[in-house]
Amino acid sequence: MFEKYKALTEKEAVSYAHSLPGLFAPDAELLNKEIGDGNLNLVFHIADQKSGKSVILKQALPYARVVGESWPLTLDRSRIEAEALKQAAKRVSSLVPQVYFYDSQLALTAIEDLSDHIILRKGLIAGTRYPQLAEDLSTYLAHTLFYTSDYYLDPQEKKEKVRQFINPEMCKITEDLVFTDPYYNADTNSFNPLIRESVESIWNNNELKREIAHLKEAFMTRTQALLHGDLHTGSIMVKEDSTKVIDPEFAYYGPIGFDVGAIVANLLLSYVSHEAHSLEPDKREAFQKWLLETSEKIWTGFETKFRTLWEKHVKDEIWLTEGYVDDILLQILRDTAGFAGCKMMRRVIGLAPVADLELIEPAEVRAEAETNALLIGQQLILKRKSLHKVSELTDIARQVLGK
Ligand code: SR1
Ligand code: MG
Repeated sequence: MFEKYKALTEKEAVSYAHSLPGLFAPDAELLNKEIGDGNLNLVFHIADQKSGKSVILKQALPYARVVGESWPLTLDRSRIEAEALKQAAKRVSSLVPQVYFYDSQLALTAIEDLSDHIILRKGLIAGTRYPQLAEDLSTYLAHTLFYTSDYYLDPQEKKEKVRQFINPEMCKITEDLVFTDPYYNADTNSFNPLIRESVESIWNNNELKREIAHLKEAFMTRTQALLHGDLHTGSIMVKEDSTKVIDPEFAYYGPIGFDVGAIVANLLLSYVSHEAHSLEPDKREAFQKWLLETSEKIWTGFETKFRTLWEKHVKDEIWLTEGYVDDILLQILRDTAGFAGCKMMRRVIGLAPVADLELIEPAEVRAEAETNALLIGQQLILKRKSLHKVSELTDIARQVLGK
């Protein structure tokens, strides 16, 4: 339909959807809305008014939408995303949207419409609990990560996959925005002026920055498993009885704790933000308790399921040495804490803040929540090497809020 890449208009997206084989009838009455509110892409929601059938067309722009054309960005992220979704569907098909079609020319993917779900971050801001969340996310993590690692794959096949998911430009965004820029006076930073003192104390903390340097190196060099790469609560869609992980355009081979840590960080950001959100005090306490319990259950569920997969599949003699899987899981727990710490601080100091905190008014109250997020983030990093169980990780959050 198009000979070379072009960003589609709403009208062109409708014609495109109409032309997709087997999706809409020739007399379909298609209505289109561009609904992208993320940092990077165009997202068209196209629905047939007659049959009720619908589809999402997600198209990568050749630049970062949040900044504009001055920040060019690879279109290859669209391939990475389509392939990562297909890879995840092999193991946890009910936990990811179905990919109907991928168009490399237009950097566009046609995917299942999840309009009956909402973005988890929005649900958490409203104080909604999702009873299925910990079970689903721990399954997602254990299965997607174990089955793409050396613990399961043949070494040649694993290295082929590393090659398939080389994603340097998207990784560079993370290297800068999560592991470097927030910790010095970088141009990309943007933070509440009321927390300048806390931010400057981070910029001046050599011990902390030294640990962050180690975490950055692990992110850049440890090809442990195929990660989602950006698993915050805006990349998860939910309804009462269903969880779907979306948007793996940052997928690459990296350390397992980076994905687990992303979820934990975002639950903890929700935890600090609810000191300020408008829930009644007893509901607030109960919701915050649920957030920490959910973080713990995600970890324990992940650990149990990962061990089960290990016992079933690991055949390598040396890896079966007693205690080795315990060492792996302990390292993942400590990495989870460290990466969660970086991910909390980047959302307070750096580019791309989160609505959980941004929506808090007035700025003085927001500053309190942001300072708490920075304190938890720092302690997660500095104390991670002495952690042995997940309750010690969540205790750091409880103590900062005096609970
Ligand atoms: C320029 S992209 C900013 C952020 O949005 C994405 O969701 C990633 O978290 C990235 O760091
Ligand atoms: Mg995203």
